[in-house]
Amino acid sequence: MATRQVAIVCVCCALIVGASSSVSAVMIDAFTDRLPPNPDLPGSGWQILFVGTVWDPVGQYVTHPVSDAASQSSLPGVLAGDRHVEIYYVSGTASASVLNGLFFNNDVGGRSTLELYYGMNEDLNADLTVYAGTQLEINVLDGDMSSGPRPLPCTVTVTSCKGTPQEATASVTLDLIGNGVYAYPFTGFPGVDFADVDALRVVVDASQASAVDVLIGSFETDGDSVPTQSSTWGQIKWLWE
Ligand SMILES: [Ca+2]
Ligand SMILES: [Ca+2]
Ligand SMILES: [Ca+2]
Repeated sequence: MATRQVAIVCVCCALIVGASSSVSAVMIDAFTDRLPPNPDLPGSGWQILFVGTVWDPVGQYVTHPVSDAASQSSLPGVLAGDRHVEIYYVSGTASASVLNGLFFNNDVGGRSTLELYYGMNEDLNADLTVYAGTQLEINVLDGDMSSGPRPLPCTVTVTSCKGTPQEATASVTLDLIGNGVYAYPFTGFPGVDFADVDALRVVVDASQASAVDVLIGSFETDGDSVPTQSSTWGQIKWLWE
């Protein structure tokens, strides 16, 4: 009897696993593709973007007083492969890196704005309604936005049908406060055709409160999430406290 109960439970588990793995999502950025080594940091080779001042072990301080950017292509974890990332100076020192998540770090006194841009050079022509998609999702794995509190405004801007009479652009802003999945329903973007999305932009605005840190695990449509990498935060946060 006990054996039969175990067997029935196992069958149920298998059915649940099978059902969930048949659902899918459009992954816009799994944040598995690292940023390139920063050309201004030849001593460390750090794969970061930064504003403010960073010590490079080759023996010099390097300052980016305005912004820092990287455009990458053919990235396997990014929709259509192209990702442009740019960080803008407000005060202090701040950086962005990608290592099993997008880590946006603002040092003590650091205020900045981070922008992600997909489809900057070539239209995405992406159908985000596949897999019955209904919303965009920003998956926040960790951060310290709740201490204060000091909500972190995160704006998603979508452009569809670019270059046609139906071209439309709309934005939605949510405040990131704690860990979790932040949903941007398609219905919140009036006029946008999610069957032909040509550009996606995400702006994380850490200009209003200093020393905000956040780790974002993925940017995707609804459906299955990528596995969370909870250990990453502990591995890299000490670098930037
Ligand atoms: Ca920090
Ligand atoms: Ca198009
Ligand atoms: Ca902090």
